[in-house]
This record gives sequence, C-alpha cells and structure tokens, in this order.
Amino acid sequence: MTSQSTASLGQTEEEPKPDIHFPEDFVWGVATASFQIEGATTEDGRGPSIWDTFCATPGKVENGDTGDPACDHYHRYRDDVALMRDLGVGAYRFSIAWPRIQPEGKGKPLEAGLDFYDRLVDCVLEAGIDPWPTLYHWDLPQALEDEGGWPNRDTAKRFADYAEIVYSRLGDRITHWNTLNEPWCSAFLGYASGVHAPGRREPAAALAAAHHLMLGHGLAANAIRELGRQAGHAPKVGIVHNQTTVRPYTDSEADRDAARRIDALRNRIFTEPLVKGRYPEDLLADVSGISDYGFVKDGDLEIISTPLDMMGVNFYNPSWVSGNRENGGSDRLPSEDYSPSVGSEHVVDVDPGLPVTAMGWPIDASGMYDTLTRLANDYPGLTLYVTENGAAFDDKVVDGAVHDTERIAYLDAHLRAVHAAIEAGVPLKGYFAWSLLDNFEWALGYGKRFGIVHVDYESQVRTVKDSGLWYSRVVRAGGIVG
Ligand code: LGS
Repeated sequence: MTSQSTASLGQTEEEPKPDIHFPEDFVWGVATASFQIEGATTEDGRGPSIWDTFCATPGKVENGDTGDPACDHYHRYRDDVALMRDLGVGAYRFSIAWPRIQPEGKGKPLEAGLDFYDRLVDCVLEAGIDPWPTLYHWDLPQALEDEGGWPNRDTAKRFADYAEIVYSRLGDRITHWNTLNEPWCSAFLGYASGVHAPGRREPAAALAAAHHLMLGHGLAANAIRELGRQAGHAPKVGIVHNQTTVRPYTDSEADRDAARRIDALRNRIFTEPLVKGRYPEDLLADVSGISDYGFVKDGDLEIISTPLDMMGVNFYNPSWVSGNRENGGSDRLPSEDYSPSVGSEHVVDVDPGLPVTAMGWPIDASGMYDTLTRLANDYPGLTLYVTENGAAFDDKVVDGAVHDTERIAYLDAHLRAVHAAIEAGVPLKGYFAWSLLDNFEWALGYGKRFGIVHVDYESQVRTVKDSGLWYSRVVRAGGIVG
C-alpha cells in the first residue's frame, strides 16, 4: 500500500555515476525493530514484553501511545518488503520479537511466531534482499522481568536458549546475525534512569544488567556458531552498539575527566570486555561506590570476548560533556535521564549550540568519522557496519510528497563522513539507514518520525519521502551523486 509507484523511485535506464563512490561490495540497507513497527501485540499467542507493560503504565510514554498499531507490519510485511525492493536496498536489518517465540521467555517455542519470521525471511529473500536479524531489540518477555530481568544472571542463559531456537529455524537462510541492539540503552535507560522499560531506577542493577546482556551475547554467539558448524553453515555473528564520540566541552581538566568517564560508561564498558576480555580499570574505579562487580564470575569474560565477525555501530550524534554542572541545563537538550551518568553525577551534557534535529540532538557528522576511526584504531581488524543512522524531523505530507530536505542533508553529510572513514582505512562494510518507516519511537511515542518513508498511522498509507527517493538513488548508484 504505497502511494508511489516504482517508476517514481528514481530508477533510470542508466545510473548516474556517483561523485562519492563506495566499494562495490558495500552493503546498503535499511533498519527497523519489531516492537517499533509490528503492532499485533496480542496476536497469535505473543506474550507481553516489558514495553507493553511500560506503555500501559500511565505517564511513561508520550501521549499514552502503545505498540499498537505501530506500522501494522505484522500484517503488511509483504507491502513493506516490496517497498524496500522498489527502493533498491540490498539488506534489511529487522529484529525478532522474543515474546512471539517464547511468550514466557523460556520453554517450548510458539510455532506461529517462528512461522511469521519464516515467512518474512522468505519474502525478503525473494525480493533479492539480504535479511539481517537482530535477536534482541529491547522487547524482553515480561515474565523474565518478573524474575528480575537483565540484572538477573539467568536471563543471559534464557537469551542463549532463545537464540538457539531462532537459529535452528532460520539459520539455513541467513548469514548475518546480530545478538543485541544497544545494550547501553537496555541497561542504563531501562534500569538506571528508567526512561525506558522496565523503568527501574537502580544504578547498581544497571551495571549488572550491562554485564548479563554481554554474557547473553557471548553465550548466544557461541550457540549460533556451534549450531552453524554442525549444520555446515557459516554464520557471521555480531552485536550492535550505540558508540559515540564524547567531547570535553572545554580543555579544562574537569571537562576532560568528564569525557573520559562518560566514554568509559557509554563506550568502553562494552567494547573492552567484548574485544579484549576485560573491563576498563578507570570504569571500575569510577563506579566503585556503586558496585564491586561481584556479578562477574569466572569464565564470563572469556565468553563475552568470543571472536566477533562484525560489530554494528549506531551513530546519531556526538556528545559534549562538562565536569562543571553550571555548563549544563540547556532547554534544547533531552532530559538528563537520557544520559544517566552512574557514578559520575557531577558530569553534565552540554549544548554545543549547533543545529539540532526534532529530538534536540546536535547535528555534527564529524562525530561519525571520529567514532569510526577511533574504533578502528582501538580494535584493529574488527569489521564494522553502521547499523543505524538517521534523524527525526517534523515531516508533513503535502500533495502526496514529503519534502524532508533537512533529513537529506543529514544523511548526505553522514554518508560522506562514512566514506571518509573508509578512505582513512576503517574496515567499514555497510550502512543501514534508520529507519525504513516512521515508527514507535519508544518513550516519545509516534510523534517523532525517523522514516525515509512516511506512515499515516490511521490509514496505514506509506509515502516515500524525498529522503527515501534520494537514498534510493544513492543505493542504485553505489554512492552520492552531486
Ligand atoms: O528508534 C531508535 C533510534 C532513534 O534514535 C532505535 O530503536 C534505537 O536502536 C536507537 O537508539 N535510536 C536512536 N538513538 C539515538 C540516541 C541518541 C541519544 C542522544 C542524547 C543527546 C545528548
């Protein structure tokens, strides 16, 4: 149900030659996540997730919005895949809803749930698109939260069981698997500041959650590899992190120390155990008043640092921080709850005074370049993908079109930064725009639109935005034209 035909999607007989050319085998994709697009939250035996509970709690989500109807993708996935095919993308990053597979988070899988993803994957493959599932994009079965959630070690084991079930069903058709999406958000927004589900405000539990998420990643990655080996497949397994460049507001010692602390808490807390099998010493010292890290058991770090085939980076903006609270407090920035500084409460986000997106996030594509080159320097040999990048703006459909020039400018600048990083030697193999569709933006509900395709939630009509037409041209040309 698209309001534009293929003919209008920028296909020409001869593709224009790009001025900024990406490698031939570069993966061009779009990304979504189950809870944000599927709807049908009570259908076919799906169990409740922590996000269903959170949405049902008054005051937690803007406007009282819930996971229904979202984009009704559960019923309209064929149209959405056709849309991707028309756009010409090569890969589709989506997530699998754990509560559709195991409504209680454990035990026998639900066939109807597996069937849905089976059909989706076949449909994606038939369209000539490579399916890139993420096993966990925040929709934890509520039953597992009732047993303690991610701060409970057992959740990591349950996650590995779930990964085995999904791989056993879909592993014959899928190469690229990501375990978790942005464990920082699950741990710190979910358990420290509580702006995301399950809405707990327990800093010590957030640190345990971060560890158990990573343990779950390692256990799941090992399980997938082993099943793949037995079946003669060669799965590539990775994880997606929201890494970003953290800049000191000034060159003062206090601001530089603030940047070091937030860098440890946002970035290195995940990448150091993942790649090097250890937690950063400075992080352990910074949070020593909150946790002694007694939840780290013998052998955990070995599991967490199981070899990775790839790492996904979700990049939106760099951040600026100060060790002096007087520098914080801008009305334009999101609330402090979006950057909980566990153990470093004297640190604040600072408004750099740059143009911002509808989320209030500063626009600075140099942060993309800095984030990617830094990862390549710190972890040589790690294959990277940009698994999300995009921006929300206040889009309007006028005469069947959305002229979202700001989003085009944002994507253009960030793709140029990605290209520059590749030129500088970063082993970066692909880029996924966030998002294919406008969707449920977590605690902000449906008000914030990140899609390159507009969704009218009442009629469920999709309208390809100018940015979608632009991205389609980029994808077809293999680079940026003009
Ligand atoms: O929709 C989410 C997008 C939108 O922006 C997606 O589900 C997530 O994977 C991802 O977290 N997403 C996202 N992240 C940007 C977070 C930036 C926080 C910046 C704070 C500014 C000072």
